[in-house]
Amino acid sequence: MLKNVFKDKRKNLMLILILVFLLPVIIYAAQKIQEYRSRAAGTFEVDMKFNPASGTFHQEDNVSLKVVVQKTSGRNINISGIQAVINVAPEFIVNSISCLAPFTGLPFTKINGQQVTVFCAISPGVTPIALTNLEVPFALLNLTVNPTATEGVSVVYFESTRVTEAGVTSPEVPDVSTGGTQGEYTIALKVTCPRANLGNLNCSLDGCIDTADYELFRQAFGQDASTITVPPDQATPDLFVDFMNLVDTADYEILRSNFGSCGQ
Ligand SMILES: [Ca+2]
Ligand SMILES: [Ca+2]
Repeated sequence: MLKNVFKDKRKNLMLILILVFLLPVIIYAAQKIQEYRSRAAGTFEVDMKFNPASGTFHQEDNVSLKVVVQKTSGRNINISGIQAVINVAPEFIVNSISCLAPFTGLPFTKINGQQVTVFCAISPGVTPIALTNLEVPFALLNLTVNPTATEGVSVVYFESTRVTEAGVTSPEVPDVSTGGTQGEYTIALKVTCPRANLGNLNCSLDGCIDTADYELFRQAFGQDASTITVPPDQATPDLFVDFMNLVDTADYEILRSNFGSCGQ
C-alpha cells in the first residue's frame, strides 16, 4: 500500500518534470506560429479594403468595387506595388479585375471562379507613391449580383495581402499590409412589379394603376429618361421607349388609357 502511494507520487513528479521541460518548447512553438502569421499579414501599417465597403444590391445589379489601401501608421511610407488574393461570395459573378493608375506598370490579374488574384505595381522610373490617411485605389473589381442570389449578407474578403514598401530591399523587402478588411453587402430580392409596362409605377401588388402611379409619373414628366433614377421598388415612367428618350405624352398615353384598371 505504502509502496503504491510512493509509486504514484513518483509518477506525478515525472509528469510535472516532463511538463516543465516541455513548456518552453510549447511557448517557443506558439511564438513561432504567431511570428509566421504576422509575417503573412505584413507589419499592419497599411490597411486594404473595398470602396464601397457595404451597401444593398439586387439580383442582376452591376457592382463596381474599388480595392483601396490606406495608411494606419504615423510614419512615412512609400509604396511601389500592391497585391491581393480576394475571395468573392457565390452571390456575385466575377466579371473583371483591373489595376488602376498609377499602379498599371506591371499588371497581373487572374480570375479562378470566385477567387481573384491581382498584382498592381508602378512602372520602373515612376516615383513610389507616398501614402496618407486617405484611401488610394489600386484596382477595380467588377461584379454582377447572381440572378439566383438569395437574400442575406454576402462577403468579399482578402485571402492574402501584400503592400510592398519601396526603397528597402535588405534584409528583406517589407510587406506593410494588414490582413485586409472585408466588404459586407446586403442582397435584397427584386420587387416583382405586376403590370409595370402599363403604368403600375409604384409596383402595387394588385397591379392597380391609380393616383399614386399618376403622381410618380407627374414628377418625371418632361425629363430625360436616362437621367431618372428609379428606386428598386418602383418601375420606370418611360413606358414607351423611342429615340427621343423622354418621359413625354406618348408615355402618358399608356398610363392614361390604363388608369383605373387592376390585375396581376
Ligand atoms: Ca399602382
Ligand atoms: Ca418615352
